[in-house]
Amino acid sequence: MEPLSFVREFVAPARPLLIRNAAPNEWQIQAQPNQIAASLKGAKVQVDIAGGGLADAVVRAPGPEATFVFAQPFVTHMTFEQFHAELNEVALKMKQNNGIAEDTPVPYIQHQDNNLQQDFSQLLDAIPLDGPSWARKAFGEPPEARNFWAGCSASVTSAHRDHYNNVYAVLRGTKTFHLLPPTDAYFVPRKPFPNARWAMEQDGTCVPKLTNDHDVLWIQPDDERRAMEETDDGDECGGKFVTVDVNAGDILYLPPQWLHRVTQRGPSPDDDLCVAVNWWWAGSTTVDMRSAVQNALEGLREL
Ligand SMILES: O=C(O)CCC(=O)C(=O)O
Repeated sequence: MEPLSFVREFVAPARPLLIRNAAPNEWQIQAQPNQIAASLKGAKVQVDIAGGGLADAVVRAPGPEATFVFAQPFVTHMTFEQFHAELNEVALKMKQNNGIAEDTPVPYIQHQDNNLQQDFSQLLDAIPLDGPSWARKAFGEPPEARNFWAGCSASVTSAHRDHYNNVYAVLRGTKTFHLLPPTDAYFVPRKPFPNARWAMEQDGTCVPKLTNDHDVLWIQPDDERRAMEETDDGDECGGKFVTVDVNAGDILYLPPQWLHRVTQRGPSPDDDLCVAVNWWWAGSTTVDMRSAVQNALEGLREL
């Protein structure tokens, strides 16, 4: 990819781009579980645990009122080998039962706090710290965060949007991105939900427990589901997600403010580990009409 064309054709008009087979083989080799474990030499890494694989998602809290809450993951630390063994157990349950119960703890390495550099720096001999050279040149500065992701098909990232330019490389398995442009975001409005965090119970299950933090604006599962439906039956929700499979070796560029919901799977049903890395460059901080119009559209929806 030529940096100037990338800026002109995709970054400036905020248009997503999928580049097939753009991640070099050595990145993919480094992302194989035995290779990751050998590089880390038993070091512990941060793992997020969420009931039913729903981290940072709106879920129903148990109890008579069954209210919806925004549940953040339970955070723990373990070696990559332990993580992989737990993930394999979940994947097996998922396969046997054709799904996963909402109180089953599902591990996902997804802590987007620059964890590629912090917990996985040993992988950086093969994977470049600051992303593909065309992206680095196009944005003209180092990325704000570099993230490492490892999970299985039980984990789903619920629909949300970020203010980052996202360059996302899948290195093992497949990620399915459901995308909606910022111009359609007002069809799936955000509403405030009480903040909660998944907690481990003594019987090994996982439940969301309310925190004292302020409410979180997030998309309601029903609205997300409607936006996933394939045909527009003329109901109120007009915006429909476009679906893109990003396979091992592919790189997706996702502009700021595009809504995305993400599912994943490993290379085969018996080998369900999906691995990816991404780099985030902050979007424009200047006051621009695009965000003003988007805020106005969302505001109109509330009237
Ligand atoms: O890979 C995922 O599960 C989510 C990725 C994502 O939401 C992001 O990169 O902003």
